[in-house]
Amino acid sequence: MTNSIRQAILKLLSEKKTHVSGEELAKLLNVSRTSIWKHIQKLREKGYQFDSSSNLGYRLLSAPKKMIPEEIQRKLITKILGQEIVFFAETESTNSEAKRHASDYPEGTIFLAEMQTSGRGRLGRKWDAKPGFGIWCSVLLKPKCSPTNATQFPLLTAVAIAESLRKFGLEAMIKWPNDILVHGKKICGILTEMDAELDRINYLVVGFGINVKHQLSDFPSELRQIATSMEMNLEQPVNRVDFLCELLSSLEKRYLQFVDEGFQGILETWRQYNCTLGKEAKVSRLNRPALYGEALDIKSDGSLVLKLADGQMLTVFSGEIEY
Ligand code: BT5
Repeated sequence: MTNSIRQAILKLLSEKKTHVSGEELAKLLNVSRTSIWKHIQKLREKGYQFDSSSNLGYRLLSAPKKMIPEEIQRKLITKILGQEIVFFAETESTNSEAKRHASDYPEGTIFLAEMQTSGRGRLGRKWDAKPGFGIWCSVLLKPKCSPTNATQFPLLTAVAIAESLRKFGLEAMIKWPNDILVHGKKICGILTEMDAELDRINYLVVGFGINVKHQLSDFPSELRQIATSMEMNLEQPVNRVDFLCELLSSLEKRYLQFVDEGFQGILETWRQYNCTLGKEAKVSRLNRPALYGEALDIKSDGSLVLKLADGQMLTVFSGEIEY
């Protein structure tokens, strides 16, 4: 967790862009000047550089380029998501951490890791989460809606991620049910998990893995044909903190849209960004025969409507799609 005084010092110095005296900082934050000095030392240890002079005070010169909570919160403009950040240099899986600590943290807390040793996909599949190369993150949500709405959250998240990738100049498309592709290759996967009772959601964990800095050889050989990253598709390097802040803003906006207006508008954007509808597809399902047909539409619960060769319409709730 980040220290709120340190956070406030960073926000103030970033906004003012000039020297602020220790006395003024102390007054604004209601702490002693010694306390300000100690926090500045801590921030220096984390890689922030300040110009300090006894009569002018402190000025922020530069920030570390690392994905650390202080940097995320310095740049974040959200009201709910990321107000608390639980950061791990290494952990098994951020989704597992978020589930384990769901009752200890408020809605919007993000669980973030530089490296996951057992990153998970759906149905026990593995997610490759190399240290320093991506954004491996889980968001804790506590929506006051019925568990029947839970299937809408992977779609809502996919829309938010696709639109933030687009803002960064990538032609991101959504492949049903929850992959984000760029030029046909997977750049992001989403894993949504829930704890609920019959009529209410206790919490939802929305986990996403985004490949940012990989070059092809950074992926294990079995992923090289199917995976891609942001930097493989862009001319310039991507600052992971900037992208995460953009994504959290977009996710918060879509979440609030869902709370205020419902799912319809989000579904329309999903349709706009999708690369599944209209395709002749094979849908593989767990322990059941594969289906072949045209992917016709998506319903508001996130299920896929498939038109089989004999004209029969079938609704599919989960599966893997190939075309
Ligand atoms: C997913 O599952 O795509 C969901 C992945 C969610 C990962 C995030 S990271 C933060 C949070 N904490 C976790 O433990 N998980 C979440 P699925 O649709 O089942 O796809 C899994 C498949 O994607 C694998 O079987 C591989 O084929 C492929 N894959 C694995 N790692 C990949 C990577 N880094 N990039 C692209 N494809 C990958």
